[in-house]
Amino acid sequence: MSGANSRRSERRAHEQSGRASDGREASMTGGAGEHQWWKDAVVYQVYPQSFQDSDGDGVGDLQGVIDRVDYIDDLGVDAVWLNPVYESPQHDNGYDISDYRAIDDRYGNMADWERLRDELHERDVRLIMDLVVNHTSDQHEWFQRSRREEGAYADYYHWVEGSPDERPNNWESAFGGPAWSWDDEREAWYLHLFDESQPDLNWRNPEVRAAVREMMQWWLDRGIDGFRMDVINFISKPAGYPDGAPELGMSGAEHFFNGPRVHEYLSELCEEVLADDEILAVGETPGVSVDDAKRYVGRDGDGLSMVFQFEHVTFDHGDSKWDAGDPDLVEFKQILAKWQTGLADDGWNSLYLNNHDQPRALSRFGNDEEYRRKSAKLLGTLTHTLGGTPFVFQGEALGMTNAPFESRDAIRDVEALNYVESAVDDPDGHADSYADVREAIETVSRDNARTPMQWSDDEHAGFTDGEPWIDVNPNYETVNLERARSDPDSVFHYYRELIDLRERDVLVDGDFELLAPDHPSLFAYTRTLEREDENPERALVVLNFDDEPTAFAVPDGVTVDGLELALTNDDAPVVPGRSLDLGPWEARVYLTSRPTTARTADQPDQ
Ligand code: TEU
Repeated sequence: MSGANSRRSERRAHEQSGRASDGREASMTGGAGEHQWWKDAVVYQVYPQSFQDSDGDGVGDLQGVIDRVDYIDDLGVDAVWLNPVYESPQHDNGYDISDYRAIDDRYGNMADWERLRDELHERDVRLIMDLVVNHTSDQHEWFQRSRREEGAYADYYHWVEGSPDERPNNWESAFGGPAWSWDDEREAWYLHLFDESQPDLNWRNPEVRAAVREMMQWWLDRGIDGFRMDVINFISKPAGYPDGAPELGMSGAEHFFNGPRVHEYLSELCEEVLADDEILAVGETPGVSVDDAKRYVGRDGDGLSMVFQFEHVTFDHGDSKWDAGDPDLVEFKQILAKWQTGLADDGWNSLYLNNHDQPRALSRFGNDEEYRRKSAKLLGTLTHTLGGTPFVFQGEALGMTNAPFESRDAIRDVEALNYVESAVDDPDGHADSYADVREAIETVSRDNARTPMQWSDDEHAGFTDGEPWIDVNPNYETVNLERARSDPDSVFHYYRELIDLRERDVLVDGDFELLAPDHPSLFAYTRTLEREDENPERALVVLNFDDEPTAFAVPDGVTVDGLELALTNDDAPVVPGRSLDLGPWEARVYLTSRPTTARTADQPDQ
């Protein structure tokens, strides 16, 4: 058994005996102020379309995930978040659901899904499903019946009557263009904050809310462990659909980001279906501030476990995501520090740099060429040593990078396709040809995250025997799991150690303090956990975000006595001095020695 697996089993055994291993009350018993399982968990995100194909059609599937469950287990993670696998016409890779209670053919069937659930549960890995209830597909039965104005369904979506020449307001879709489309059948406008094939559900209608709750309960009854809730802060729209202020980016956002009744809808949902502390409920909430987040999270808020905030991944965007700048480290630190301290007593952070909507963090914040492995490890060190729950996206633990999209034909994502069309084909667009927008696509497009997992240096990186639905990143010959496994210095082995490190309570619960906030290339901080009758447990983390070596003078108020090196991606001294000389992209984690009450981990077996 690997060290990581034993960490998981040990914690589970303690939970089952009613106490967490460090003496905190475990979540099985319910009640306020307790330590829920997801607080010291690491979640792994599987984007099934690009994970592993088992039947040669070029598209990943559930059997493929099952075939790779041992890899996920081996990393030592505690839960899997599975991107949408429900029946869908796939205009937005499954975020356009036509049947919430069926598995899309491309992924397999319900029996495959049940086998995946069981395979994960047998390994003590929990399963989190994606919940997309701001909108459905226009092929969903609800929308079909709504456009025919059949009884109660008539009011399931946002319909506005009027002239086909005049849109109800100036709101824009997140994917570009207006947020309203005219439906010839009903002869009315319907709202879609995303693609026109993704009509927004009308949450003002209590029947819609009841139908959503019923569907969620249906999945919970099938033994899932939680939901990742897609754009859940968009669900409330103001009556009368007032115009948005045009200068605010996505027009209308001020009306439907955290809309007027969102807390009423969400607290109702949490009370009715998500009250059990064992259920992980992560809200995806673009545009939220720390104060907004507090209103969504915990018992004093609506009841979500945590939210995905976006500030630290959008702060360098200009007028749109397509003119992203060079992220400035000082600003990045400020934002993360604000979230760390802002939710310290009231709420809980999610920790992520990658997901299926973001370009690869390694290409954006690291150096994906000369220091690919070192900077991948450094970024992983950041997300695993801050306070909150780390989320690891597929490929991140291999050091996968952004990919070349040499021609327009290589693009798959609806958002990127719309952007190229509006920039190149539209006479008012700013580009003459694809060459003018290629850099933007290769820097920020969501397709960068969606290239197939790189398992080996076999054809198509071992992802499929057929033609992959999106090109494999050409660097698969050097960046792949097979190679990483046999290399003790790989990103993969480092991630296993990082995930193992989360057993240390100071990394889960310790107070955060940012050091040297204005330093342009160092990200340094301490974590401190006071313990009754014992010395505090402490951590010092120092990360050099630079190609050049950098010296760090540990500030006077920080004591280095008692700290020992727990993990590094270089050859750091075991005991820190007051001045630390860091090499390019060097990451160090120093910890006080383990207190006697803490869990003990088995030694890793490799
Ligand atoms: O994303 C919501 C969202 O607003 C962004 O992440 C969006 O994809 C990004 O800003 C575009 O640049 C969620 C899902 O994660 C995404 O994959 C879906 O496309 C979207 O909702 C619609 O369901």
